[in-house]
Order: sequence, then structure tokens, then C-alpha cells
Amino acid sequence: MARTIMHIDLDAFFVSVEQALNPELRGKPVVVGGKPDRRGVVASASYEARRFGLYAGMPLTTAYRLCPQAIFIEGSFSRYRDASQRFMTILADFSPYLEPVSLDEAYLDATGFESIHGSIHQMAVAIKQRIRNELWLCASIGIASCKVVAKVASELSKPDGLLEVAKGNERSFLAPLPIAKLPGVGKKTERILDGLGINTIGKLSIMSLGVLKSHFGASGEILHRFAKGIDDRKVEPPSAAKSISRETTFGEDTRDRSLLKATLRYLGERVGSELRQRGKQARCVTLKLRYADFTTITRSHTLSQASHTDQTIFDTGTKLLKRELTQGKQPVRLIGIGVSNLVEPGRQLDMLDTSAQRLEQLNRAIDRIRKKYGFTAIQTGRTLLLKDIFPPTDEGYTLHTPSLSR
Ligand code: TTP
Ligand code: MG
Repeated sequence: MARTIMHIDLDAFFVSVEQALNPELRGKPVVVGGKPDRRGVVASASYEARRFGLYAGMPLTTAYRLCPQAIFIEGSFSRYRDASQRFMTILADFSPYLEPVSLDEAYLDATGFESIHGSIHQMAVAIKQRIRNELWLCASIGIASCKVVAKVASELSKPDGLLEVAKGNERSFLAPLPIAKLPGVGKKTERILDGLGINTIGKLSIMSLGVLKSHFGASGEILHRFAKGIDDRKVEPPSAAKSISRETTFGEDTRDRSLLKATLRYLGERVGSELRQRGKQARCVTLKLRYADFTTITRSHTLSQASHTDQTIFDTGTKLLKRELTQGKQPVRLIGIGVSNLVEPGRQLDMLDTSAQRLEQLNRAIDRIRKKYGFTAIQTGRTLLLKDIFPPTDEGYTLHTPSLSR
């Protein structure tokens, strides 16, 4: 489905907060970062100061040389934090699909919001107005069908800008721009691309993927997609959990490996199911054990490839468990398993592998049945063992702490 994404970024943020509080600073070259006799760099320069060539990251001494009449101020982080909070609160009034990226920058998914405001353009105007009226700050907004194009658009429209890239025009919009404008292209990437004769996003978009990958590895592919105006990343509200885990306390402390493994399988399936429901894959699997004396350990393993299958979660958990139990510890009181380092599923290279494909299909089929008939409608071989141990409840088995850890 076509999406409408906004990227909102405040203009000269730190400086503008100072100007909002002190009218004497308005309309003048102002620098936040410190006094020019100090070592340090410009954090934010007003647009009036930028006319003299000042920019963020420039040494203060250079800034002073270029623009001695500028007003240099130390700034106060707590003021910027407060302004940022108020900025995000305004945005949240417009859409719950809000992803703050930094203090003064956020993505907002506005898909389908036209009808509320008349048009997306009018919605953006209303956002800018509220920010101006309530915070005395200026925001620039880019609107496009994906994040990367929306971000480039807001940047290009600054200051006090509003730029909408119509669906279908993403690639032609980006093509003439210098490669440095593409998010993800830093100084180093720019230098390498320059050496290859690539100076515009358009040229980057028609480069051979093989050459790009040979220079930049996996990120070569992302750059290539971005250059073509393709970006599937979702707007992710920060409430989305960074990890998913399940744990349970045994009625009696145990050393029984079959029971430990069966429980691990069960908990791993719950984690896997939640992971797939969120459309995510995990890079890291963590085992948690609490022994009879309440000593608690966690052991993690990073996967070579992100996964969301029950089998991978279980296999990894089992390996960690085996390693831990060989050390002849005391009986186990609690066992838990979790996944973290969650990522959007990338292109599934391992899907070429038919066994991986079958596993994926099997997991999906199990999820569908469980969704319809409840989690315990399907028992995998190993978890059947638990039937006699945990009294089934409507949710399956009684879990001591079945909560999500965030
Ligand atoms: P930016 O949005 O990159 O810059 P800006 O808001 O000052 O200017 P623009 O109009 O181009 O958006 O960063 C937001 C704030 O983050 C900026 O006001 C100060 C702080 N910051 C630093 O402290 N150091 C830096 O190097 C940069 C780039 C920003
Ligand atoms: Mg900004």
C-alpha cells in the first residue's frame, strides 16, 4: 500500500531555542557551542551565521575568524530537552505513528490522514503553525512515500520549508542531487564514490550493484535502493519493544534436562510467535537461568543471520543451556529465553535454501492455527512433555512471569 511519510526537522534547533527565549538574538548571526576563545566546535549556527560559511562541527576559532560579529553562546541542554519534548508532544497530536530520531527530528506516518486535514499539505502546514505558535520555532517538513525521500525533501526545503515529493517522482527527485545529500553517505563514502566518478544520486542509482557491494559490503545494497528512492523502513514508535522474552519458575527446582529443554522449547515458541507477529527478526538469543540459591545468569549468542524461526531460537537456547549445565551447578529454579537486536526482515538470502523456506512455512502455518484456536492447539513433540507438569490454563501453561521485557 502506498504510504505517506513526513520527516520533520527543526531549523537551527539549539540557536532557535535561544532566539525564542531572547528576542535580542533574533535575526542575527548566532552560534551555540561556546565562546570562540575556547576549544570546541559549533553545535548549531543560525541561518544568518551560515551565510558567512559557518556550520555545525566547525571549530569555534574558525567560526570566529569567518564571522567575528556573531554572538557566541554556551547554550543549555536542559532548555533544548524541554523544547524537544514539547515538539514531540505536538507531533503526537497529529499521528500516533511517530518515530523521534533525535531531539529535533522525527518521522510521522500520515498515511490516510488526508481526509482529516483536507490534504497532507494542509496537515503539514497545521503542524508548522502549531510549532511556531507554541514554541516559537520553525520546522521544515518533507513529505514522500518513504523515509529516505522524506528526509532529503525536508533538508532541501530548509529553512522554514515544506516540500512534497509526489508518488512516482522519488527517483527523478533524487537523481540530480549531490550524493552527500543521500542519508547514509558520510564523508568517507562520498570520497570513495567520488573516486569512482559518482557525484550525483542519479549516477549512484545506475551503478552496478556488484561494484557497490565490493566497496561497501551489505550497505552497498541499501545505498543503491535509497538512490533509487526505495526504502521499506517503517515508522517505528519508540514503544515498540527492543526485546522479547519469556521465563518461568518451576514448581520444584530441577536438574532434569528433558524438562529444561521442553520448557525452553515452549518458551522459545512463545517468543518466536511474538517475533513473527511483530514482523521482526532477531540477531541475538539470550538464555536466563536462576539457580536454587537465586544466583541468576544470562548467556547470549549472536546469530550469523537474523532469524524468527522457533527452531533457531530453540537450537541456540539449547546450545547455551548445554554449555551452562556441563559446569555441574545446582538445580534450576527459573528458566527464560529472549531475543533482542530486532531488525526488519531483510532480503531473505537464506530463503534460497529450501529447508529454511520449509521451516519458515511451517512456522507460519503453526502461527495461523494458534491464532485461530489458541496457543496450545498445537503441541510440538517436545512440549507435550509439559502437559503433565504444568496445569494447562486458557493461555497454555501457567507462567510465573509471562510478561514482556522491554
Ligand atoms: P541538526 O538538525 O542537524 O541541525 P540544526 O537544527 O541546528 O540545523 P538545521 O536547520 O540544518 O536542521 O541538529 C539538531 C541540533 O543538534 C542542533 O541544533 C545542535 C545539535 N547538534 C550538535 O550538537 N552537533 C552537531 O554536530 C550537529 C549536527 C547538531
Ligand atoms: Mg534541525
